[in-house]
Amino acid sequence: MKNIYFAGSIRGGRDDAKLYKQLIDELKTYGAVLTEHIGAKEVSFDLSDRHIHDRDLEWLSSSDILIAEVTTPSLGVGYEIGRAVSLEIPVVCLFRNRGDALLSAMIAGSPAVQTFNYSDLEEAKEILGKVFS
Ligand code: 6IA
Repeated sequence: MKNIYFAGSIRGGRDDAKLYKQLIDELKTYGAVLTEHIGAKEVSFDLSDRHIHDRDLEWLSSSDILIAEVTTPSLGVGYEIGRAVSLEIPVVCLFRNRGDALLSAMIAGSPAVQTFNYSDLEEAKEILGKVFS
């Protein structure tokens, strides 16, 4: 079974938390999602930043793929993408078309990152179906 690291914004903003949960539920049909808490309704901040950083990097290192929802800009997600690229872990980014927001060129322009634009959950599910086929 594949280990999947799902990345989504936490301190960058939680507007898409519900969508993260829906994407995580879909990803669970393809493997073990190591980061289910990203879709949690309530985020608790009782772990130290160092603990979160070290634990997440350990999970990332043991992942077969990183799936990142990158519509809400997040420093943490960008960092995880960069670390995954260094570790040669395949990276797939999902960017929702909304208004005039543009994805960072450092993600959209990276040859090591596969970026897909999508407009709704159904389309994201179709993309994931192709990614894991
Ligand atoms: O800069 P951000 O906070 O938006 O970074 C989000 C990314 O960093 C996510 O993809 C996570 O993998 C990681 N991350 C940042 N904060 C946490 C965290 N905080 N727990 C786990 N991973 C984190 C504690 C809250 C948690 C219980 C929801």
